[in-house]
Formats: sequence, C-alpha cells, structure tokens
Amino acid sequence: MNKITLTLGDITQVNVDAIVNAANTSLLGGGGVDGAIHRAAGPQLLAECRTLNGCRTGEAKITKGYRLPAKYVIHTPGPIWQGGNHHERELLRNSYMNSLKLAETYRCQIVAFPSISTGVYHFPLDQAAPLAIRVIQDFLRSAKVVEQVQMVCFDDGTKRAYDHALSELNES
Ligand code: AR6
Repeated sequence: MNKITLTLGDITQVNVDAIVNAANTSLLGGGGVDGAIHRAAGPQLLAECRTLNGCRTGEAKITKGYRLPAKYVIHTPGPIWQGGNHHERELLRNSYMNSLKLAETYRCQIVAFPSISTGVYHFPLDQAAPLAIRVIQDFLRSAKVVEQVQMVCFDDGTKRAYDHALSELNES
C-alpha cells in the first residue's frame, strides 16, 4: 500500500488528524495557504498562535484546529528561496521532518501537507516536490503512529510535479 497520497484541493477542507500550515516565522498569519487556514479555523487560532512566540525556519509548532475539520494544525515556516545557496534544501527537509515528528508525538495517524515554500517563498517546484516526497517516504519507514500522508495540491501544476516525483520514487 502506498502511504503517500496526492489530491487536488483545499487543505482547509480535509478531514485528517493534522494539517500542516506553510507559515512564516511570526506564526501570526499571512496570505496563501496560511491565510486560508486562519480564515477557516477562526480567530481562536490566531489567539493560540500569539502565545507561541513565533517559530524558526524549518522548525514546527502545533495548535488546535478550532473550526477546521482537522484536529490539529502544525505550523512550519519553510525557507524563502534565495538562489539555492542559503541552506534552502536542508531547511525545507527540516520543515517536513519536524512537522512529521510533531504529528507522531501528538499521535496523528493521517497528516496532510500543502506544498511548502513553493508559493510566495518561490522554492522551485521541480526541486521541492522530489525533496518532499523523499523525506516523507523516509519518515514513514520508521513511523510508529503516522500511517498516511496526504499531499494536498492547490493547482494542476503542483499536482503534476508531485505525481512525477512520486512515480520516480516508485520506479527506483
Ligand atoms: N490548500 C492547499 N494549498 C494551498 C491553499 C489551500 N487552501 N492555498 C494555497 N495553497 P504559499 P509559501 C498552495 O504561498 O510559499 C504566507 O503569506 C499554493 O498554491 O501559501 O510557503 C505565509 O504567511 C502553493 O502551492 O506558502 C508566509 O509568509 C502552496 O500552497 C508565506 O506565505 C504554498 O504557497 C509562505 O510561503
């Protein structure tokens, strides 16, 4: 059974144990998926986020999901792409890995991710997709609680990139 699934859609609608938010280091909301998650969860999410004192790039913090179908939101600021020589790949791997570790700690069986850093933060999709798929696959090999990871892609181009990365991985 493949434990990584790809869907086209809106992550705020997904009924899973935890959804991941591509946040910024303030954790106080923004545009893109972050804005959508805060709008759908309601003001209590921002109130809880204010108590967290921000989050470093590549690290992750967890809150409740409030009005979302998901029980938890895991917030991780991905790296801003600055040409590729500023530890962007390592930081993006950390964002996925630290989010998955938190999911495991909070006993989440099903976790949904957006495509972290490939929107406003401009991480190239053709590099981000295989990197994300690889780190998730590696994590799932030794995970004790997390059983399934859903990549929720917001547009066709993003879905195509992750489909491609997943098929390459399955062939190797
Ligand atoms: N469901 C799933 N994916 C979505 C949704 C949604 N509802 N909305 C957008 N996406 P971005 P980043 C996709 O820019 O690059 C924020 O302002 C989007 O199409 O949301 O990590 C934060 O506060 C893209 O594929 O996140 C930060 O300041 C992907 O989610 C900054 O943006 C990520 O795009 C973070 O930038």
